[in-house]
Amino acid sequence: MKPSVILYKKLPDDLLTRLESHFNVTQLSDLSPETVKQNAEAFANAQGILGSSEKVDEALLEHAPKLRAASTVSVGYDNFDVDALTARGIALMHTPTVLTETVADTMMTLVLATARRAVEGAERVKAGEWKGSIGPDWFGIDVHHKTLGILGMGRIGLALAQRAHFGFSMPILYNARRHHKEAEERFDARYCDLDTLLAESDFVCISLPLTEETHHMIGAEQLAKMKPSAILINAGRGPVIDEKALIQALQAGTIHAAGLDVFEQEPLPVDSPLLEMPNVVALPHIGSATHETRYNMAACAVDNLIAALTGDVKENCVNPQVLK
Ligand code: 8YV
Repeated sequence: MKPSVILYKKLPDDLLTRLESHFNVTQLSDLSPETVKQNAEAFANAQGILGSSEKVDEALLEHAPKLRAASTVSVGYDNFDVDALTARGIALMHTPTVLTETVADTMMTLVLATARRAVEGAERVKAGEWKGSIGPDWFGIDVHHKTLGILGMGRIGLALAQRAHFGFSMPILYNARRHHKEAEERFDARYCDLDTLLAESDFVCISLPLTEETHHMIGAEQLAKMKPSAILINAGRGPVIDEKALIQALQAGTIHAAGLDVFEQEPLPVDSPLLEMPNVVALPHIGSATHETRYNMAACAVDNLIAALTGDVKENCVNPQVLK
């Protein structure tokens, strides 16, 4: 008999067919307590789960005693209690490589859009405000040759450094847990401590996962160390920034602008003060959201689940210690 799995995300037809050729698939809309209650038998039998963005913690795992693998359609896994999974011998699989270039493109989009005031300008054109040759009240600031600081030199940070170095002739500073030889050799990136990065960068770009260590890593104290002309970019996870402190810094004008793809609460509440600020570009968590990349992420997640449940994992496992 095929192993049973729960799918809690829509998949393209061909990928669903592939998943169904290996498993008995129960498709659900989410992993909420109500859904779990209504589908108790499916959870009791499930050996695998596949989806994204839902919380997977001890309370959920108690309903799924046979679970052996969880496969997320994302690189980030802060919504999983990894310790609880590991304690139960459940492999957590993610999609770290297929989205790298697309997320780096999103970060560069935010750099350009904030510096050149592209969204604001486009809105003013639509509002009929473009009535003649534009003056300084429409001008932005240059991106090329400015200093780009990267927090977190993982795959995405490296892809951003590549764009900034070769495409925009930008000096690169970075702060990470360890030195990154490739970034230094290929893109002339200079390792520095957080305070130096904040003080010297024209763009401070956050490409960090959310962990206990990175939660509110950028708060009032750190924002105060940035140049008044500097722009803060975040395409990692919202809670890495203390959003209240960011709003205060923007309101006080102690930093120039912010480009944000992620927020402390998503979707961003419509009454967020961030939405009233012309110098904030707020995107709806589009980091990896292209047709190509979302397809590739889903395909990777399907392959990851098949590998995990057939005992053939070669990559993409967050807690490989559970694999025997
Ligand atoms: C996805 C992401 O938007 O991979 C991640 O960690 O944040 C995004 O690429 C999200 O998880 C939905 O699939």
